[in-house]
Amino acid sequence: MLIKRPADVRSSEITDKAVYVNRRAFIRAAGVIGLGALAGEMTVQAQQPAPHGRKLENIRTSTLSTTEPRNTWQQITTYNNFYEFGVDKKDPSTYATSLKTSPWSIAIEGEVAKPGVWHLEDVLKGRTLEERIYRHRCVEGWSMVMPWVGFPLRDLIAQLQPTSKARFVEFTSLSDPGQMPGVRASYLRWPYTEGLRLDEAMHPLTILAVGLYDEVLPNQDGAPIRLVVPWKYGFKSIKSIVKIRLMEQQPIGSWQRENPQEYGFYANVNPTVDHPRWSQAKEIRLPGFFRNRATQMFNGYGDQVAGLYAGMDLRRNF
Ligand SMILES: Nc1nc2c(c(=O)[nH]1)N[C@H]1C(S)=C(S)[C@@H](COP(=O)(O)O)O[C@H]1N2
Ligand SMILES: [Mo]
Repeated sequence: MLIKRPADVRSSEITDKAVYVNRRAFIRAAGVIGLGALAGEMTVQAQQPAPHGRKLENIRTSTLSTTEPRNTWQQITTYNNFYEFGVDKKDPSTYATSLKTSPWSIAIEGEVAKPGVWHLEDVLKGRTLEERIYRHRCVEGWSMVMPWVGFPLRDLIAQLQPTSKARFVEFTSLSDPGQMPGVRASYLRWPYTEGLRLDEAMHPLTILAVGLYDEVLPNQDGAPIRLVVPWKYGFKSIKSIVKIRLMEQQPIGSWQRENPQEYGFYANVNPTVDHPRWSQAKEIRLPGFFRNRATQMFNGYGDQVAGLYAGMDLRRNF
């Protein structure tokens, strides 16, 4: 069975489960290769990705990319959080094959001059796609380097013509129990939602991704279109978006709604603000097992984004 847990499971237990699964993987690996090999930092293999073959064309490389080694296709597509397909990191790669990504439309609502329903082809028409190699840092402590392909969210928002009242953007994921076995369980309230302040959404680093490496985004990574906000914890980067709403009031994201003590609206990567149940000072760059890498403020994007939060108390606005 896909969801092995009772329907009333708390989100805190799910995170604990993830820690437990990691520990199990650790014990398994330790048994196979011996503890000695684990002591050093495990390096990212320069191996070829194992892609599905649906290529994207005319991708421009962006100077906003990191030069750190990229994680492999294999790593990026088999270690995912996408609770609509289950809570284990491997579940999305197993079950997201049932997601139907075409045709796909996105509802545009709220404080815009041009609300309506857009077909994805029209959203993409005439747009130049860029490769953005970004660090990803999850609140649970793991990190990877992902070569996304996408375009700046601000280009789309500008087209929608926000009204003078628009201060925030809310995003909503598809929630279809027919395609997404996880939404039949109630460990989160569905649909999954997230939000950004308008200036965060308009920041040049914030992209809508439609590809990985030079291929169409794999389902488990949020096909056909997902948000990527590289200075924030992973949960902000909402997948399989079906609605974008410009708002005057601050929207509430799924994790904040579920557990506001642990997941704030801002979710900026901040090594000096601990998660209530663990330190955020260090991280595990996958593949690996130990938190042996110092987490950087704003995930290393501070030079570009710190100004967005000038004068704010980031202990309170976590
Ligand atoms: N719709 C939806 N979006 C989501 C999630 C989710 O469960 N559902 N998980 C979030 C979390 S916690 C993370 S870390 C990232 C993971 O993205 P990746 O699987 O592409 O690495 O997706 C985010 N977006
Ligand atoms: Mo995450």
